[in-house]
Amino acid sequence: MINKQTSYFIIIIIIITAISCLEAVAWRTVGYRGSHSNFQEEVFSGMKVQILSALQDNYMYLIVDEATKEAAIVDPVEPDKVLSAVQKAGVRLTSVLTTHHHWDHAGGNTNLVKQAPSALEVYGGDDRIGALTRKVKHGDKFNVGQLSIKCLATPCHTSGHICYFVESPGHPPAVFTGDTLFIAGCGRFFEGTPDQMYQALVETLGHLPNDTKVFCGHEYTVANLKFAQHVEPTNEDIKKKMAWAEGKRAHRQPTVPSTIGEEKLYNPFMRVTEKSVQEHAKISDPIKTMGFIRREKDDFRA
Ligand code: GBP
Ligand code: ZN
Repeated sequence: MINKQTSYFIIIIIIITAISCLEAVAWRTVGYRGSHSNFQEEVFSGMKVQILSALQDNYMYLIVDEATKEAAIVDPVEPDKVLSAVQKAGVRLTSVLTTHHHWDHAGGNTNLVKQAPSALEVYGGDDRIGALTRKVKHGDKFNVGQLSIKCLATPCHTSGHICYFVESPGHPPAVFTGDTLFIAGCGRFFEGTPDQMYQALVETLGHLPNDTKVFCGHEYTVANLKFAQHVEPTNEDIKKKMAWAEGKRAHRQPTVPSTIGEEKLYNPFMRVTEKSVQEHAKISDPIKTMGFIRREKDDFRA
């Protein structure tokens, strides 16, 4: 007969085994402190995305194809940080994916190319990007190892802005949105119109699969959610995301990634076709609503 103590022991072992199995199938997170937030590693089985914090609130992303150990870096504004992450990960950096020409995204390209151990292909959609070797346009595709990457033109924040959609068969895709789509917000319209941002957010990014992971260019989530709450005070998804995001930021952890499906629930700029957002703007046209809420956000102080 098994005594009471032995059966408690067996139950504890079963619980520990079940938890470690669940962890194995879930995403793995490895964290250590960076400057404005923790470094983190998001692992899909074919694609690994390492989040690297930069400057005040920028993010750079090291994308690794697990099968070949080939890697790409998104917006490497701090080349030294990138090169040490590359070395530590034991990967072969071949590509730079530049979202747009602003210095806090493209400003590290030239030095990275100079310092990298082997030649780099530098992708981007704007001639103002340093060290550019492959000018891309909407729909262009290329590979990094076995990862397929599709370029999505999203002009408005800047006229040459590109988002990169990355697929690895059998796994959730990822999109690197620079300063076009932020978690719960969008970029300022420096070189474009409300119609262009509507095309970018609702038609282009909004039509990606809902499980697409969103990796954006800045950590602005809490400020964006304050504005979202002002636009839709009774939206429960905004309240939930705010509680979650404040918890993350209290520990200096990043709020990326989200998903396209989540953004459609709380991001006012992706919700300009919703009655609640249009009623806030007192406008029934989604593009005019986009223009109205962007102007309002430009001057918004929480
Ligand atoms: C905040 O801290 O929350 N509201 C921001 C303030 C992108 S960086 C900073 C800000 O305006 N950030 C820009 C933006 O689009 N924010 C969205 C928003 O406020 O809703 N940048 O560094 C900006 O693109 C830059 C660099 C701009 C070069 C122009 C040139 Br030229
Ligand atoms: Zn920018």
